[in-house]
Amino acid sequence: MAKAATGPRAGIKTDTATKNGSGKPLDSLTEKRQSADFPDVDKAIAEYNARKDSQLAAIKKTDKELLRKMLYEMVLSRRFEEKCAEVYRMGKIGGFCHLYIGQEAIGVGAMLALEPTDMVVTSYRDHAQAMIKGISPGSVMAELYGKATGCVGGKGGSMHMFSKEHEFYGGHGIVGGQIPVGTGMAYAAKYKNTGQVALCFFGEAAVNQGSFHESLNMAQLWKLPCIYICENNQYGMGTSQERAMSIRSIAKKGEAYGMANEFVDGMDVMAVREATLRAVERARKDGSPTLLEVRAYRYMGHSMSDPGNYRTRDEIAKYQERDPIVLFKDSLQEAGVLAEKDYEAIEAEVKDVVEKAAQFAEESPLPDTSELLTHVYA
Ligand SMILES: Cc1ncc(C[n+]2csc(CCOP(=O)(O)OP(=O)(O)O)c2C)c(N)n1
Ligand SMILES: [Mg+2]
Repeated sequence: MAKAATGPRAGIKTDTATKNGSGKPLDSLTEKRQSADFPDVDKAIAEYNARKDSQLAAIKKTDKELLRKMLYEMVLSRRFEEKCAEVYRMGKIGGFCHLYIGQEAIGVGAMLALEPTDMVVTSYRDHAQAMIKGISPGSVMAELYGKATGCVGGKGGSMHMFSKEHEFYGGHGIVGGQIPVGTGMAYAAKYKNTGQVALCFFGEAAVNQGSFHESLNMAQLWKLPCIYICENNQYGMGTSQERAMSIRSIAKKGEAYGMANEFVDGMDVMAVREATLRAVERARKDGSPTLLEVRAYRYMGHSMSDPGNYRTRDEIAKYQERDPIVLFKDSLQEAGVLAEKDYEAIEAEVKDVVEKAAQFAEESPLPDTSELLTHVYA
């Protein structure tokens, strides 16, 4: 069985959590969930094994340099965010800080299926996406530190990475707020006939917002080149999806608007890439939008201040058996395109990049007081 690249974290209850944070007994739905034998994981393992041959075939027909870049970006995201957690605990980063650890295959698989001119927008869980889109690790880390050299001058912080140059339009703190923004980006691309595609990431809890439904209706009606990627990490803060959503399948919700949709294994970076390539082709051909539900699992708390009383270590460990980095590394080795020493070289390179990013952030100046009222709109 594959080993997780990151172990369970501090702050997560080690017992079987028969009580929630308030000391009250859990309701029956939560108990049902926690006594279940994680059918999702077992089903995902069976499905993954069943498509192994086609996955290896997809790997063999993909450019080797691109495969290396995909693995590099996944490892960079993981190690960069482990560093974020470390320096956050040291008090170097203030405010909210939401980590992407466990979900790397989604950002990497989807975004490396785009052209650099395509546009991306996401939620507050945005550090990895910002780097995959080309914003340097140093300027993302400096932004986290609130330093003047950060990608938005230290004024946005963790939740508001942004770069017009890299076609990365945030970093949004309002749940579901980026869905109409992404739809508008796709509208602009169509109106100006730029040939760009807009990729819009959001969590599964955002699907319960009206903005999701209004946006999908318009995008399908007006044939907008928008790819909606629901990153279903199964929790919205401390609330599991099954406690909050009447219909489990998010992909199926696309049917309500006549929109092409797919359910994708978010631990399998090649599966995410292939599904996104299909969506990109659809978008470029006639502007049709797509809804992808990509299911993964967040290993860390909702944010750095989450005590994690709503789930157990066992649950986290079970999902970590399908760690996306380990799965991809093993597949690349099985396909004969990666040697152990190649992986070690990636880890060494990433370690150096992350250390330099942290050092750059440490040594950078804070914004000047003359900047206090610039770029402030409200
Ligand atoms: C409109 C709105 N309501 C509530 C919140 C508080 N809030 C912040 S994150 C979050 C959960 C969102 O979960 P999900 O969309 O699944 O994304 P994830 O954090 O799992 O990536 C909530 C309710 C908010 N930021 N905006
Ligand atoms: Mg979620």
